[in-house]
Amino acid sequence: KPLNHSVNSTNYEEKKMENSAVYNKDKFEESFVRHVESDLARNMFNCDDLGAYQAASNAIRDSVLVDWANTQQQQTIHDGKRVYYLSLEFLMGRAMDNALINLDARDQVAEAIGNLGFNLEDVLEQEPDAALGNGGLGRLAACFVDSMSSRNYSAWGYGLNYQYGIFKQEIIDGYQVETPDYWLKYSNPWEVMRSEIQIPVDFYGYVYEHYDTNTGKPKKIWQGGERVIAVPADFPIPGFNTTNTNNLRLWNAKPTMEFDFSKFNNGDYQQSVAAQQRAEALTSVLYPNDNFEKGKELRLRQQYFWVAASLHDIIRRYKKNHKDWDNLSNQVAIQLNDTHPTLAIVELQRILVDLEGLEWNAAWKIVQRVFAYTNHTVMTEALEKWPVDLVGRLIPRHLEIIYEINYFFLKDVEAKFPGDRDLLSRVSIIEEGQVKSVRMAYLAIVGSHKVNGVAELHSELIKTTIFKDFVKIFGPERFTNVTNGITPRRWLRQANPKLAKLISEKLNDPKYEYLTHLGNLKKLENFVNDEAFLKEWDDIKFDNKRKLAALIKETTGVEVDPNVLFDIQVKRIHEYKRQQLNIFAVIYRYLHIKKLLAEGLSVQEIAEKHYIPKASIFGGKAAPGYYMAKIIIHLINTVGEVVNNDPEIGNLLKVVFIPDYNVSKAEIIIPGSDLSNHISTAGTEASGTSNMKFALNGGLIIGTVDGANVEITREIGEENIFLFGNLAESVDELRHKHYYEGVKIPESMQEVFNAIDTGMFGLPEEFKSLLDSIRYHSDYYLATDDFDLFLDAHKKLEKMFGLGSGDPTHLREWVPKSVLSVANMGFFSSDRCIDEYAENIWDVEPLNV
Ligand code: IMP
Ligand code: B1N
Repeated sequence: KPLNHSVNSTNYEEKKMENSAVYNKDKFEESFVRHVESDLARNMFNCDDLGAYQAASNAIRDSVLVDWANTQQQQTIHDGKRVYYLSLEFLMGRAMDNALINLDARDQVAEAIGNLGFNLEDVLEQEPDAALGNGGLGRLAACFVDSMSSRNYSAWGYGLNYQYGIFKQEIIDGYQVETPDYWLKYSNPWEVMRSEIQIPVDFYGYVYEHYDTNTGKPKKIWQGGERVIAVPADFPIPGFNTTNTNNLRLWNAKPTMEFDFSKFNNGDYQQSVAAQQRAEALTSVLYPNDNFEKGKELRLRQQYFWVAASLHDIIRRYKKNHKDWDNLSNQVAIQLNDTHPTLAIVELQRILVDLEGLEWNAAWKIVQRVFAYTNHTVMTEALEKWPVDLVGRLIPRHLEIIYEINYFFLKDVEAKFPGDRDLLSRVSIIEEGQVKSVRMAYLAIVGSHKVNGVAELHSELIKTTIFKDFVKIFGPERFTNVTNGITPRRWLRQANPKLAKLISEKLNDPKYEYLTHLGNLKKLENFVNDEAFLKEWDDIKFDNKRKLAALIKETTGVEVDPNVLFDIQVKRIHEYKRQQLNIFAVIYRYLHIKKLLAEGLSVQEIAEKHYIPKASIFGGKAAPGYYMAKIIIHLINTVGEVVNNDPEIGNLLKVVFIPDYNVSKAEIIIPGSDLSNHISTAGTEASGTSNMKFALNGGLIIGTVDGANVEITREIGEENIFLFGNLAESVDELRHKHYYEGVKIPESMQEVFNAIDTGMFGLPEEFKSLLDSIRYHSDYYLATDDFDLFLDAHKKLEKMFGLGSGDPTHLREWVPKSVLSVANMGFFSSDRCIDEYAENIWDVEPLNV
């Protein structure tokens, strides 16, 4: 639906110019100096880059906060429906550059900072990443808050303000070593601590019944046993080309000030202080698992703490202007980012029934209208299940409510499908078994009006596999798809300023309006035969590759030649993402290059006739407890050690592992790719979002028919992407075959295994369990089935790459594909996603502030 987001531009421009230091160099310099002197208590003569970062951020923040306050005020006056996006992860990365871009103030501020004797790039480098997430799920939430602001929606994000984000990864002797990421070492200029807001959250205790004399009915009362206080830190989220500035509210856990006098009087002072200290531990660390749930008590405590504080806040805001509970879903939409916040459903039912006195059914209807749930994975090890015992101990009243919800739900199912006992046990929210557990995904489906997957294939898969029964029960209308997207502000304009500029020139769009109308990229197709343009395009890629080569040199010590094919796989290390397939192919290539060298061919001849020069670039973290993923990292590093130190091989092959992959490194790596790998076993990667980032930056994709690769192919054309591998529909059969008939290792892979087994890359025992998982344990991720297809796909694409920049084949065959990819990526803007959520799930319209 066409939405009117246009801002009254003359008004907007005028206001911008008057109000804020970021649009006026003199004012900015003044403000900068003031912040150095008053906030930092330093003076300009002893201000280093870090100080400059802090002072500049504060000066920029002052402007953002004016917009932020206005936005909040206007949204309150308008009193329309607000969206609340609940996510346990927000992988924001750096804030300062993004704010400058969204405010359209980068050039002015760069100049002002230059006048003060600093260099903007160096100053930006000082900012630590806000790495409050693991990977795709957390970064999606960050792209969504950017789009919700940029599209003028009234929307808040709610999460936790972890003191330690995702760990920092070092590679020592080829092994991953984790160190804590204490990102708040220096005060964070982008957070506004709201110490005056203090929300009590209770845990443990017991439930009793009380006769309510007003209603003449019994009432349940939960008497909590331990209290923690939630204090918010607010992060303003400025939109691009609009003053709309939404809020991201992240909670901190603090001890109560209410002292336990009984303990104190009993002389147990130490004990009572210790209990208080426990409170802060609640929000101290992000769980470092991606696509995996371990079921730790502290994790459930985090979830309830966050959900209870957020709902309290949402309901408080609603009650300021409203009394009628039936109206709640006209004012409030809550999106659950995966099942992590599912307890919010139970908490709202508790608030309505226990605290506000609503009748059960009336309350439940309201709850269902308020909530919607996004599923991000079909992998069983990632589907949350909480032991009933644990839930009952931690939040006893909530467990009762969950049973009650389940009782009414199963009653409905029984009425619809009489006598189907099997169905009842399959869909029960409570799983009977060795450990009786709550199935969070089922609870989320039952308590929501919409459930969505994150790419077409994935959304179809959830309907036919894990949630099949629920489609039967609720009908297909409850299930929908919203294909993921990315924000082009960060992932094009910020990460790749030169390409963004070239595009703005070509589209005759000096104000970069295409960044909010990404479909405009289509016009780039007009230039696909323009040789001068192709050359310019390729020069920018080369420049980005040089930057990436510098990062590689700095972080690994290895020199890679920017002329060679940069073949990249950066993402969390996971067996399903199949970095093992990639490194096996690299080993295969190495073995064959060695053979050709032994036959007397020169490096030059090999490059021209057999294997083009290439750098295989890896990066990504393994969950600290994920043994197999750590072996894969080790193998990549030992292969690099051998290959990079082989004196014969020249620039035919380099293998590097960039340590500590994070958002700010992604901003350098992604623009520097010729080719990136998205090669998950078909049906396992729900969407993937880095595939979109690479394609938007003119990198080509080698990928399986999985996740959003499917839609990317549809948009950019199958001649512009290199797809290979077995399809999702064959996966079950292949697994079955492996299990009953054994795994057939292709000859090519056997060569690789032999090399590893004979110790070519270090002690073979170190890699044994990885190889055994394939040859003896049924190769669950189907590496054997896709390996030769992967090698073939490479052969084909490398012909088109030619010998890189300057090579006529390269300019004729490769670069046009790169242009056509970018030209057709308009669909993958997260603005489009947010509009789809707004229209099909939240029922909200943008508000022009
Ligand atoms: P994908 O799994 O390749 O689609 O990655 C999704 C996005 O998550 C990436 O583009 C990055 O922005 C982010 N990301 C993935 N893995 C990591 C990681 O290990 N550390 C930090 N960010 C990551
Ligand atoms: O969510 C991304 C998708 O693009 C990816 O394909 C998908 O793998 C990712 C438990 C997860 N799914 N599930 C998780 C993360 C943390 C955790 O504790 C599960 N992450 C994804 C965005 O849709």
